[in-house]
Amino acid sequence: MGELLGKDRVGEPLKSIVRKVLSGVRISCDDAVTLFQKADLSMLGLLAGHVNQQKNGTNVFFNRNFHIEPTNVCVYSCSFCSFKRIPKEEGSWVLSLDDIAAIAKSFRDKGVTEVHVTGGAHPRWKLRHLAQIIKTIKGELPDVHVKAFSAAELDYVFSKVEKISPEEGLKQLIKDGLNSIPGGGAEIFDAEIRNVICGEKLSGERWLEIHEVAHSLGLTSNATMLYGHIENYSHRVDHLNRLRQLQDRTGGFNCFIPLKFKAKHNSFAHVGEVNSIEDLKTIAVSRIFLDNFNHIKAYWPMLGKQIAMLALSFGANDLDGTIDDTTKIYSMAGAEDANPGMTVEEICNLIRQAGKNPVERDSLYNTIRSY
Ligand code: V47
Repeated sequence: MGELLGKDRVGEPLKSIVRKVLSGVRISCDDAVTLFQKADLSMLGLLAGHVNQQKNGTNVFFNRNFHIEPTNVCVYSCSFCSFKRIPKEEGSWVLSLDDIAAIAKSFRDKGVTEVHVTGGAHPRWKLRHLAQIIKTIKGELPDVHVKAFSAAELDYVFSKVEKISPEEGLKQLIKDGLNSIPGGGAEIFDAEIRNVICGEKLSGERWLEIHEVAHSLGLTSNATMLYGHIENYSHRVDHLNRLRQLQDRTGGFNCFIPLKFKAKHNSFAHVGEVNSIEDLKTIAVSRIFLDNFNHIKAYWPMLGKQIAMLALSFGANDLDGTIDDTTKIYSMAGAEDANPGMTVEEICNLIRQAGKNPVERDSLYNTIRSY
């Protein structure tokens, strides 16, 4: 790694950032913005790869999972969203508890360990209904880990429908079988940008509060960031910094997932999409900056398999899972894989082609099997 400090390779202040990263010293927000602006891609790959190697060696994780998207009916109208429909609109759906039971049942013999449940904030759903969704899944798959309801969905039910605290609401859902919270709804925490892209939805502060309460109740959760729309590098770093601060306090985040804005069929289509270099830079800077996160996920249905594979050389050490064609959020926004699904064999091959060691994990990153 010493070549990174080579005489003509970089000037100060990049040199001082490289020194910090190589000696395990936390970088500042200014450092992270400088990395975004000044570091070339190969340097970011080397630095992020170094940080990841220290934390995870050559292991790359995946799990056997599927999604349930109970409804795409949503009270909110986020500019980036291609998924939302209003009640009864063409293309809207609301799964009944019987539908949900049937989907869960169809995965009984498939060896899945996790279900990811997320969808819209339905105007008429109460806490009892979220609880019934969880109980219905557990009724069919008692051992599956239920990672359910983004902070945005939870906030709508807690604050607008039930008028209860996150603590009260989460305690009830935990009793009903909730195991962890997915990372959705974080978008970009900065209030000005947030106001433009999802002004009606919970604030960044509220998203962080719900995750903090979840952590205090013993739940773990994931964190996301929606990038590549109207935000700039400082907004991305501010977002990462707020996550790093919360993780310092609670240690409750399992992983961080940068989500690239996909521009089809939404009211932000005119903004377009950033290129793959930007994807790799964002993964790398996240890996370097979030020194208290063990895992960075390259979510393959959103990035595409090729870029997800490359991301493994830019600090990512997790690919999410098999998915089995059960999510529509990204295909509705124009992701290349209209029916996302990979067999365990395909995921392992992809990881091996990147020169890494495939490891099947559970939802808390305990090793199930090394391939
Ligand atoms: O919050 C919606 C994003 C999120 C678009 O926790 C979009 O393991 C890009 O959070 N372009 C929901 N992104 C999905 C999510 C997630 C995904 C994978 C793994 C995990 C996890 C969580 O999807 C939303 C929003 O940020 N999103 N529309 C779009 N057009």
